[in-house]
Amino acid sequence: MHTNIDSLFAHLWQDYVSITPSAHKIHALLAGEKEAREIVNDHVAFRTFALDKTRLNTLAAHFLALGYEEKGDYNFEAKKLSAKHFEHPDDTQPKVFISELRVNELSEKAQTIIERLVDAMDADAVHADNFLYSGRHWAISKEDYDILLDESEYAAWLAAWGFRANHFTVSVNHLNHIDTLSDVNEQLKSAGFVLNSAGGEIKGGPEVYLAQSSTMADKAEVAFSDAAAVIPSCFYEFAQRYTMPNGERYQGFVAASADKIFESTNTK
Ligand code: OOG
Ligand code: NI
Repeated sequence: MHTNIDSLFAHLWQDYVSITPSAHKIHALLAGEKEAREIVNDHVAFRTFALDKTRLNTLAAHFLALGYEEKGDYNFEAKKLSAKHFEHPDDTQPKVFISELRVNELSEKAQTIIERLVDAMDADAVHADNFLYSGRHWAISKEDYDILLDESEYAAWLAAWGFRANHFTVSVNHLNHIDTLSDVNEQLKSAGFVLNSAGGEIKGGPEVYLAQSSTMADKAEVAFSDAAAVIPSCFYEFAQRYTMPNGERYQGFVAASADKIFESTNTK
């Protein structure tokens, strides 16, 4: 387990930008080149397989050990995903969103492939300090990747990339010279970035106290056991949170919006 939150997020960021070159450029664009202001992260997200060795709770343990607390849970029926979000008592720390694929709801064929991948993992790997940015612990063929892709974009992404931050999220509330999510989106589009338009470029809004948008994932080369291929890697998300009638800023997630954010790593 990591003993220091800042060092964990620094490692996660380093790993994330290594396969998401857009993130550096967007970071510079939104922070303002001259003053190199700090970007505040709203949250970081992780994906896993709901099998004994790799369940959501095994990833969550790394954050609980750092003082994070479980706050909300979410279900994505069609995508066969369950998720939870975690917050730290120090609210300047990023929230954490972890989802898991209910592997037992997939076809026998897909289950067999995924079980083989997870079986190849060293049982201790999930407890190691670096687990959350350790990537893939197995070999996989392009053929098996494609079989998974037919059934679940999420399964295929996770099989190819393994354990790492799936995205970082800019807190639009904390930007100094841009006030709204739609202004962020306009700046990104004029700089040539492609936004995820599933369900509209802005998911949610003031009525659910959270507005979100994201880029479509970058593409990077993966070495499969039978071939190399260029596939979607990670994306960057932008979140604007609103104040509720009780005067507090909403800190949860919105399932209907999250459902569409997952599609930022789609291949089609
Ligand atoms: C997570 C998608 C959901 C959000 O902010 O609603 C999400 C994922 O793509 O793994 O991050
Ligand atoms: Ni997110």
